Amino acid sequence: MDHFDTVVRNGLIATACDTMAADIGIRDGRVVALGQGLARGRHEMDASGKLVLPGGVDAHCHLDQPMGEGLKMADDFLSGTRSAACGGTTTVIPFAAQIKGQSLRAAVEDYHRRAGEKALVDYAFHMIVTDPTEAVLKEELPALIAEGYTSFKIYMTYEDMKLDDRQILRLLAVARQHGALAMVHAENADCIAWLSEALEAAGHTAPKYHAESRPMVVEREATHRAIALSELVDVPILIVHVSGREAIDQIRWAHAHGLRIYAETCPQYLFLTASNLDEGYEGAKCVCSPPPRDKANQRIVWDGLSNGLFTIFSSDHAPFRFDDPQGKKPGGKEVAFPYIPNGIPGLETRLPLLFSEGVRTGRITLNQFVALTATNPAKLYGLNPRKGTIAIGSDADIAIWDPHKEVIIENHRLHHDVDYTPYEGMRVTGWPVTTLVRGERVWDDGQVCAPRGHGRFLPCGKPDMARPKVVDPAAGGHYVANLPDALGKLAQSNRA
Ligand code: DUC
Ligand code: ZN
Ligand code: ZN
Repeated sequence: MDHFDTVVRNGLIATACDTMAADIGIRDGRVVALGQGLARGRHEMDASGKLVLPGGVDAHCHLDQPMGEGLKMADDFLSGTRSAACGGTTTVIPFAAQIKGQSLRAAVEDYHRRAGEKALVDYAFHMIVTDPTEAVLKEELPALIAEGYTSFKIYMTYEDMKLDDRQILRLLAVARQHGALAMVHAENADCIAWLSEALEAAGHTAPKYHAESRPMVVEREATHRAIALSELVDVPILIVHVSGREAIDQIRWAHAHGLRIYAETCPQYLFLTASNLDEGYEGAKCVCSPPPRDKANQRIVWDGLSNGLFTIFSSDHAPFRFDDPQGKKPGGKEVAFPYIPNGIPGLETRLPLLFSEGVRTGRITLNQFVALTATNPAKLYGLNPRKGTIAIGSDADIAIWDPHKEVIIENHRLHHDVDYTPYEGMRVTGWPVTTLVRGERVWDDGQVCAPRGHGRFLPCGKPDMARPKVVDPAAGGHYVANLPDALGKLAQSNRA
């Protein structure tokens, strides 16, 4: 009998901290051996000249999320996860969004129905809380956190989703008490509404005014406020999709004051600018929030990736077709900027863009790349050590990269169901040629090979990174690392 189901041989493996020339032995979907000259497996994969990296964890993407009247996301769990796999991502975490008046449990159940037996890669859910009723705060949220939905997003913007400070404080207190991680979309809704009204009244309705309606001060103010609320409650938060200098300054200030504030950024803040919105109605293709800024801000975001300010790098894939009455042209019309659905696609291009422009240029190291795109998101959302790394006992979620493969990004080569990519025509070097999810090929040599339904739902653990500063007053007011607990978790995950 073969000792291994598969051996990935002769590659250069990189994790968040190490780089080594070694083979990987896989059995029952898990990594069971790392070494040189491993015995033959039933399947042999030669990775000579290739990089062997943990599959990406895209911890911020929107798939088949119910939208307002007449709008529809272009990607469901099938097309979205197909696109993810073809870009080297093996785990996605989209959002089960509560509609006001709906119970949180109903939102989660509805989202499970939408995921159905469709996904090609593994997936977990964040929740979006828009209606924090007493029942949600006292019963539903604690119960759902205990069941493995251990993160939720809070909006400080969008009229139909935004929460006020009191509601946010109450939610942060629940996160603290039950060990969940709150993600905050930090833009001041009232400032945006006031500016949008003035712009529209002056006849400034083109997509480019979307950026003018959401200047950096709007993001800076909300980021500052979110940090203050997190400090008050003593619970870490993640500021999602940080766009540039002013929000980064707030986060740096928080770090300098000992606050555990995590930060996420996305490809659109490295590769797009507000000028991409200034192309007539075509600019609607790049309408997202916060909006892309300018070249100087791009450089500051790059610095934040290299100097550790950012914890994770996600796509914020929010797919709407351009030429579609349910997409960027609601009702078939070119509408004023406040009515353009927000979001751009990016699941498949997230990793190649960062690899090409980050690792190959020396802005970040290969190990930082792995940390930002796989290991850190897995840790932040309670999925490690199962996901986000290559280690004994972890799932064999592996992306084999040809670091020299030159690709021109063109929408017809991508695998999402969106009719455009904002990165059309960009040249990148480096692309994953094979993606394995739990040891099975889902993308290989230009072909999608997994059956629909290969992806499994992942309940998330309570993330260690979400722990408050002050946990045990009896221990002098400091958190006491629970080592036996961590070891127990590892042993359990190796047994499962
Ligand atoms: N902004 C969000 O907050 N979510 C989806 C897309 C976007 O642009
Ligand atoms: Zn958001
Ligand atoms: Zn988003």
